[in-house]
Amino acid sequence: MKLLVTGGAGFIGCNFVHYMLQNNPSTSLVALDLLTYAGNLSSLESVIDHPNFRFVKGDITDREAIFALFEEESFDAVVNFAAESHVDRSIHNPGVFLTTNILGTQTLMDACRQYNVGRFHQVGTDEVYGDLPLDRPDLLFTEETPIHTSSPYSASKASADLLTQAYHRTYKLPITISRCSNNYGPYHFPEKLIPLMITRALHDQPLPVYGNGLNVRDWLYVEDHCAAIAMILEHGTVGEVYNVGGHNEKTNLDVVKTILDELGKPHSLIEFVTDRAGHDLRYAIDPTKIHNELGWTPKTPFKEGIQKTVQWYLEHRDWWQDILSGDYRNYYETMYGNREKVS
Ligand code: NAD
Ligand code: TDX
Repeated sequence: MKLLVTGGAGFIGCNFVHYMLQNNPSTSLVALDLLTYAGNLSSLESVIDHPNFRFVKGDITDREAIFALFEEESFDAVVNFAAESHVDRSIHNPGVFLTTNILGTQTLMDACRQYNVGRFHQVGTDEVYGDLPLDRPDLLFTEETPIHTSSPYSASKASADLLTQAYHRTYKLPITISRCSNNYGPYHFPEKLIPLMITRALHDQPLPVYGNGLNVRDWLYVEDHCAAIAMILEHGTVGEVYNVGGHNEKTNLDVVKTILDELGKPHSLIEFVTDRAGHDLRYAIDPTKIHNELGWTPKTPFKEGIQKTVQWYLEHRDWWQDILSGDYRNYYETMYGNREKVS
């Protein structure tokens, strides 16, 4: 089995690479990543010389390069993690979200059609369903919940999902889609809530909580998401959407307080700031389908997951301090600058 993992130097993509190399020794992986500000090759340092792994720097919107890679590698399946992923950035600069998230997905699917790839898996998000009210805990997102987006980011992800379903219906492309709730864990870029709060608290800096901090997210430890995608690849039904989440709803304020408590830092570091424009109130996934059909269930309770995550950031200060200083952007040169091209 040969897999293309796009966005493999990003948060979830690199965790997926590590997960697959540990748990599926017969799978070989090519990670393709443009190394935008969110891509960090040092997250793949421990596997860069693994015999079943190859890293390729490239852009999913570059049709010529993508088709050449598919010609060279004969992939059995593609898992598309590559995306612009930060809601706040999409509010300031929507254009690149549309290009990467929609046109990049199209380019990959065109290559899958051309080279008869056996599966295209689109990594989607629960944000495509919009938000739920705070006072109706009985309501959850199912796969039948209508698409109803709030931000340019979620609109671009919803567009990509719709295009993926259209390629299945029109061209019979063998696709699957997962829609996951908020992930957390190692290698999470420190612009997102949990790693931002951990790294700022460690510097005793104020922690910016949007609005009143009562917005709710449904948190899933990243390894559980990787396991779900691996299961969908192996046993999922072609053409289907699977929601992934672990019934783990928390207000942002609760998450931030938990982090401060884990680090032994005072709650007085919390600073309420202007709310995000169009801020979704609550996300909550109903994972009944993936549980009943594929037997997936999350393994990591939030308390354990957040402790592991805080510990990881304490033990990997170089990883995030290089990001804060910008040094991580030299990493490609360091790792690849003096390597010869083999083919
Ligand atoms: P991330 O921003 O950490 O990683 C994205 C990666 O894609 C980066 O390494 C970046 O360099 C790469 N990339 C961007 N543009 C590219 C391009 N044109 N060509 C090739 N590579 C490109 O994001 P993440 O949090 O790891 O999310 C991965 C996927 O999972 C995204 O599709 C996101 O929408 C989805 N998702 C994320 C979450 C979450 O909580 N983080 C939840 C559900 C779904
Ligand atoms: O500084 C902050 N203060 C704050 O209160 C930041 C960065 C965020 N927040 C709030 C906004 C959200 O309610 O915390 C919550 C989580 O914010 P993010 O980490 O930016 O995640 P979110 O907007 O929920 O989107 C994430 O989950 C779904 C990922 O970034 C997406 O890629 C994924 O699709």
